[in-house]
Amino acid sequence: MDTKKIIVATGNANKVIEIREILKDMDVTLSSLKDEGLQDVDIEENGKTFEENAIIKAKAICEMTGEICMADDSGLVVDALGGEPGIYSARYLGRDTSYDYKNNYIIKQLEGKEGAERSARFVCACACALPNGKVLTAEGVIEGQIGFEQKGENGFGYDPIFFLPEKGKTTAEISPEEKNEISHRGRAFTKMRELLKDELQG
Ligand code: ITT
Repeated sequence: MDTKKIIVATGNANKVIEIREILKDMDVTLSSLKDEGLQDVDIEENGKTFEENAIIKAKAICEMTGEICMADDSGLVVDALGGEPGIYSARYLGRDTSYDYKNNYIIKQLEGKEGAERSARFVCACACALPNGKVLTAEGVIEGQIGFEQKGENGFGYDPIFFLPEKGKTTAEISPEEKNEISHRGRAFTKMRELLKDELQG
């Protein structure tokens, strides 16, 4: 039997790297939007939740290609900022603004706050759209705090300010393998792997 193809419907190359690693044991061929020549497709993410936006992205690419498509909508939720940047994480302070600037801005907003007052989480909603119209969803969360300074070179985006108190490190200071084991994305896509296995077998 041919190995099934799944398109990972994201334009974010860092997400593709992490998702490939998380799903490496699955007997499927993962293809990115770039592999499909669809990297310039612009999908309006006008949902009100991570899950809604993940479904919008997965369905759009599934309808366009007729293939099974997985999408990730994720972001950083900072309690002291009323949940910002949340679903606007990629667009926060402007899509083209550097993460060095965005991260320093968030640190500045939390000046004077200590410990639990700095609580934050990364959330990832994963949606998988099937050509038969069915959509599977899974969510993963990792709890942490906003660090007092940027630290670490690994990962991407807000990783240098996402501090894990139990490790004494940010998610930019741990290895990619360690991040995938505990991260929002690792959790969401591991759940999705099981849902999809059941779906494809059943
Ligand atoms: P696609 O929509 O094409 O998937 P995107 O980067 O625009 O790419 P999102 O709309 O889901 O994706 O925005 C997610 C943003 O949240 C991402 O750009 C980062 O700023 C942040 N983010 C998500 N997961 C992260 C992680 O593991 N580490 C650091 N920052 C993360």
